[in-house]
Amino acid sequence: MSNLQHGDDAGAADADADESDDEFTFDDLSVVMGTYNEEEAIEKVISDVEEVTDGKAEVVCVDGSSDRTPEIARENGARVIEQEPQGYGVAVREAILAPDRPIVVTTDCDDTYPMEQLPEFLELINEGYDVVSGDRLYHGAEAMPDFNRFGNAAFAAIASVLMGERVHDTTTGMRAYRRDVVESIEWTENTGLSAELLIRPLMRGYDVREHPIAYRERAGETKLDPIEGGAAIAKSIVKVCLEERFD
Ligand SMILES: Nc1nc2c(ncn2[C@@H]2O[C@H](COP(=O)(O)OP(=O)(O)O)[C@@H](O)[C@H]2O)c(=O)[nH]1
Ligand SMILES: [Mg+2]
Repeated sequence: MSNLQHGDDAGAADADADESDDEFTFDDLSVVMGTYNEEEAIEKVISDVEEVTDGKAEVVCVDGSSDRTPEIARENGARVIEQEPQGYGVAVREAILAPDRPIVVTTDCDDTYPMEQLPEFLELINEGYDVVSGDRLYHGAEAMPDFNRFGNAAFAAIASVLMGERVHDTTTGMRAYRRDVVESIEWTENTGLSAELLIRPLMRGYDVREHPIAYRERAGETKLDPIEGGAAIAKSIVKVCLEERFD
């Protein structure tokens, strides 16, 4: 039986639901992101997190900007770690490993991801899932450029075949992880980090759940070249799936 659950399945019954009183709250959660010249979005993203979590979640930005993004982030209460820009995965890996809170949620700093769904992610972690992955394609992702939508559907199809397990959105930026899962896995990919962060836990038998999310139009310019980035992601998916299967 598959260890992947999707949002429209009955779901939680198969996860090792933790019935104890020590449920995680927003005090146990860090929202982390790479930020690279995201002046247009940073304030909104941080204030959404603050509003939704009542100021309880910690926000961590690993920043490589040459604009005012890091100052705005600090002014809005985020912890900022400075890093030379070296790509998405290098930033996000550092961001994920920075906090010591038990639950880490990744997002992009571009206002595309619905921070208002953070309570749902926390609830699913409390139901026993190790990884909760936002599925943008479930609702159609109309705000996504056509080329990216097609590419993301193709990546999910390739990963599903190679894993022998249906996944729907491998490159989403919004996920919640239990800290022990991220600490037990050595990540290798950069542009393909998001796919790697889904594939390795899934193929190692962790309880992974895809959860439908809304997806908004991006504020500011994308930092990822669709052709070059897309090729890197496809390569990462094949490499990581084969490594998990045969190593
Ligand atoms: N620190 C840092 N952040 C980056 C880098 N590349 C991308 N990011 C951030 O990673 C997130 C994802 O990039 P984005 O442009 O939204 O990619 P897209 O969602 O595929 O269009 C955004 O918050 C970017 O600012 C980088 O080299 N360094
Ligand atoms: Mg983005």
